[in-house]
Amino acid sequence: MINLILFGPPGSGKGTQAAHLVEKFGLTHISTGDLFRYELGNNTPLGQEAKKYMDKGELVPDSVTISMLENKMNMTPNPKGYILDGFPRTLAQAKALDAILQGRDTKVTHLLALDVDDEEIVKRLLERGKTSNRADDANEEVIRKRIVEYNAKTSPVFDYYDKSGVSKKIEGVGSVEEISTRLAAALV
Ligand code: B4P
Repeated sequence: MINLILFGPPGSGKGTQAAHLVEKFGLTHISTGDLFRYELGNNTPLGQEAKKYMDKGELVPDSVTISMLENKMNMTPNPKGYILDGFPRTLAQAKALDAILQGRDTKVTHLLALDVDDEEIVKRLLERGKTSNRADDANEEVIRKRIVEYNAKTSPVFDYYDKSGVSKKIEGVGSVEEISTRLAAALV
């Protein structure tokens, strides 16, 4: 069973690549960013809470994010495996994920980290911001705040899983197809 954490800074192509991998490996894709945007779009209490953080480029609190993830996993009780895109983003989320998977007699098998430099990220996200209607892509200050949050709170998750030998860096600059081939090669 493959349980993949698709990792990397904001705008590194996690969502883009997840779509390719789902098709290739038949895994269940869970994107916490997409789940939050769905709640936001429906103006639910969870969406209103998440918006306060997302619009500023900050992470949504762990308690909110972990229970949302667990609920989503409970809706897919017997998957072939998961692609987790945008989760875990903190050490607390990583520990919670391990406990959830352990309760299902499984564990994280791969963490693949898309390696993309900051200036490429800013360029990609500003470009997406022209059409995405995403407040967090709309200005450079918020994008840079997201990168700061990633370096401070999310990047330690790579080292956490590296201890069990599952973390690997993947060059994240190149065509979408090239990167997809690199990721698939790391999964077989
Ligand atoms: P996410 O939705 O996870 O979004 P992301 O980091 O912006 O994007 P991703 O890496 O998926 O990039 P994409 O493929 O779209 O998070 C948004 C926010 O939600 C967070 O800031 C946070 O507030 C909140 N949140 C989510 N999960 C959370 C958690 N676990 N805990 C707390 N808060 C959480 O690619 C970006 C752009 O690059 C696209 O326009 C794409 O077309 C382009 N692109 C992709 N690959 C490319 C390539 N190879 N070359 C050129 N461009 C490329």
